[in-house]
Amino acid sequence: MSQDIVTHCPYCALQCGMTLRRTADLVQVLPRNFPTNRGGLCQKGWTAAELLDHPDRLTTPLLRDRPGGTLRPASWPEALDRVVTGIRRIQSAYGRDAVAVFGGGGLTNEKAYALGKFARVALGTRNIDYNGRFCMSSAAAAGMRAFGVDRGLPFPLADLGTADTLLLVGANVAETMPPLVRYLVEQRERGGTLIVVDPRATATARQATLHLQPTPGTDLAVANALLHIALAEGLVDKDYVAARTSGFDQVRRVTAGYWPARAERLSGVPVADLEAAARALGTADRAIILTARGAEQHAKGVDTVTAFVNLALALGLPGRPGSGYGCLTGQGNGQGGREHGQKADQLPGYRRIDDPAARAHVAGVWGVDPTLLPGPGVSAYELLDALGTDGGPKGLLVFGSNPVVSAPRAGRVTDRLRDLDLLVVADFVRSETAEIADVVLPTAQWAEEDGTMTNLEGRVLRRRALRPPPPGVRTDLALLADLAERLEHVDGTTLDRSRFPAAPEQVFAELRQASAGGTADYAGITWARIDAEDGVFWPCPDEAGPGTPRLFADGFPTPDGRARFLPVEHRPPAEEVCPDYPVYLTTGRVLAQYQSGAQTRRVDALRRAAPNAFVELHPDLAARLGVEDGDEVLVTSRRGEMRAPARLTPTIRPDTVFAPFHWAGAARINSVTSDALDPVSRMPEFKVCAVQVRKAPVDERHEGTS
Ligand SMILES: Nc1nc2c(c(=O)[nH]1)N[C@H]1C(S)=C(S)[C@@H](COP(=O)(O)OP(=O)(O)OC[C@H]3O[C@@H](n4cnc5c(=O)[nH]c(N)nc54)[C@H](O)[C@@H]3O)O[C@H]1N2
Ligand SMILES: Nc1nc2c(c(=O)[nH]1)N[C@H]1C(S)=C(S)[C@@H](COP(=O)(O)OP(=O)(O)OC[C@H]3O[C@@H](n4cnc5c(=O)[nH]c(N)nc54)[C@H](O)[C@@H]3O)O[C@H]1N2
Ligand code: SF4
Ligand SMILES: [Mo]
Repeated sequence: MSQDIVTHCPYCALQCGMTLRRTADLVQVLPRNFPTNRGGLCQKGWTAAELLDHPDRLTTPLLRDRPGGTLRPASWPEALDRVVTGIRRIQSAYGRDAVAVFGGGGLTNEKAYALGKFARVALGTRNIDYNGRFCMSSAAAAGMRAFGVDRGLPFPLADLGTADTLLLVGANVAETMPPLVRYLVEQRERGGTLIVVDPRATATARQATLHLQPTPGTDLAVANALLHIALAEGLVDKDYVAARTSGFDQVRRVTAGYWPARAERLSGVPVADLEAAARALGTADRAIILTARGAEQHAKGVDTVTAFVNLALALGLPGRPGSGYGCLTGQGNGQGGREHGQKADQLPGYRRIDDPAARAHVAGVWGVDPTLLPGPGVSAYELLDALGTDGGPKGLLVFGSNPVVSAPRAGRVTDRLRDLDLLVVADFVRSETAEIADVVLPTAQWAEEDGTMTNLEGRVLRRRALRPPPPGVRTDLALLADLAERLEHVDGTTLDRSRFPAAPEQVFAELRQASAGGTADYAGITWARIDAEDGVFWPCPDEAGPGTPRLFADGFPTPDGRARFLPVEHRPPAEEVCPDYPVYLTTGRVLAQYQSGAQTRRVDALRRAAPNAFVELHPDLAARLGVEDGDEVLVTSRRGEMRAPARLTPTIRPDTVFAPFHWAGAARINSVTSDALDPVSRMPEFKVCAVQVRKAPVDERHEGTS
């Protein structure tokens, strides 16, 4: 006998539709025809069920009895007691803000919402933020300031297939969202032009009509130059600019300084290619501009995205059918995860925590006095950087992230985590962060609980449980409820368990109320509707009314209904190359591994496909360094070093090396990366820093340092 459920992949923001089939001894993944993936899955999706019954799966809490001791199995009462006693001790000595929470963009909407409420009501701490700060925050901030709303794609994904010109900036979708490539193929078959901007000739760039290969961190100059050329050649949509936008004059003045030859000097992209790209965009009926992490993970990520938004507005794209600007959201619930209150400055519905009306509304739903809700906390890296320091948090609860591997300047972050009085990690495997925790709480996996996810299009989807969690394992919602009922809340009460429900559908009902009237309004979305309609796009304020697949057709949700141009200037990366550190390092992903690798490094087929880290370098650079293909190299920055085999390829710029961030220990590239932050989004500069590369002495074994 077999049982089937329809659900979505546990990994990235494409949230491919899949069917899970359970037979007597096996859980099998079958592809499913959903409007985004149309039956396609990548290797990670195909193998996702392998982790459900994996021998590394945690089925009991783990405790460390003393610093430096080992983790040992413990009972739930003992583990919960240890967490609650630890929290009480820290908060009575140092105040409520001394316990912090770190969430994740992979958590369901229900969990992200419950985590934010848990932090503000049960812990009463202002210190909560999440890994989306490392991922989405620059595009989110730029979208907010230009359009008054942040929804990754303001149109359905299928629009990509009908674009005459498509510009992908710092997105390697052939490896990061493979089923999306079908839209690029469709676009090309219709005779469309695909332009890819990437310092590497990636699998995506190799499919492009035109590949612009800038030095890392120079996209802003490229974008301003494209607008400069569009202006010079009369390609700007003057009627649109006059009717639907504000602030163009200042932008026009700034882009006057980005004549093509200057942009070529700054970015390395030839003038002829800049001109060809500007013309292809400016003469297309339907043009789409998309950014991803390559453009965004910079200390000027917000301004870089703004430069591409300026270009899109000048060409009249946002709100025009089949055209627009969008950002490719990354994590499974990267979109929903940034809407429901796990951000330091945020309450559910994408409301601001410092807005009195928002506080009153949400406090009403939560049944507490608004004055008792904490104010804004600090961003993810600043939070991690302050752990265990004087005045910084002394306790941290982690749900859905593995910062020991994925945080910038990870050697320092690991030291900070080790200095905590209490580190609690909820996970289903012993991630590198769980390895150094005081308490590890085993949680359910995706196929073991119901919930909703919001994909990269802003489409709210249903994730379904195929089976209950294994014995000994609790869901994140259940363990938040377990902790909440043991803690004294901000209003001095111990709230009864019904105030922190563990049933996801009940949490969703509350989330709908809390989001009602906010920017990301889910009030009209029900689980039944999601099932009936192949997902529902927010905003959807009314159960009787439709969702909103396309935004901006009639105006922008800004006070005057107009989109805002903002002048932005190119500036160098936080760290420039110099004689000691003469090479640029950039980082990113490979197809077969996901994020910190905690999940995918445990899947046999994926480990075989991508067994280890590597350092990609151009043969000319390798020759100068005396390095041959396969030689172990050391990559060193001012912050630390990483060691991995060299992979020689002519597809990368000779002034730049690339390494993926999925591996730990000596191969952890985040030992090297920069912790420079964008001033607005607080996004770290993962995509560029200055390094030295040399052949590793034989037998030298190095660990990353801080
Ligand atoms: N296989 C796989 N897929 C994933 C993930 C994963 O870990 N593995 N993670 C998911 C998540 S959370 C995210 S955020 C997305 C990320 O998806 P992408 O943004 O597509 O992934 P990255 O590899 O981080 O970066 C994309 C490209 O940016 C280029 N790049 C580096 N520096 C620059 C620069 O200065 N300018 C420009 N223009 N390009 C630059 C890199 O060479 C790289 O090819 O992927 C999602 N999908
Ligand atoms: N150098 C470099 N560093 C980067 C990037 C880069 O491009 N370059 N990209 C950054 C980006 S875009 C991102 S998104 C981050 C991601 O990096 P991380 O935040 O580390 O993301 P994951 O590896 O997905 O970590 C998720 C952890 O939570 C667990 N987990 C998964 N689902 C759940 C759940 O529902 N509940 C609980 N309790 N646990 C769960 C997993 O087993 C895993 O251990 O990395 C960032 N770091
Ligand atoms: S593209 Fe993303 S959602 Fe689709 S199968 Fe691969 S990892 Fe899963
Ligand atoms: Mo991400």
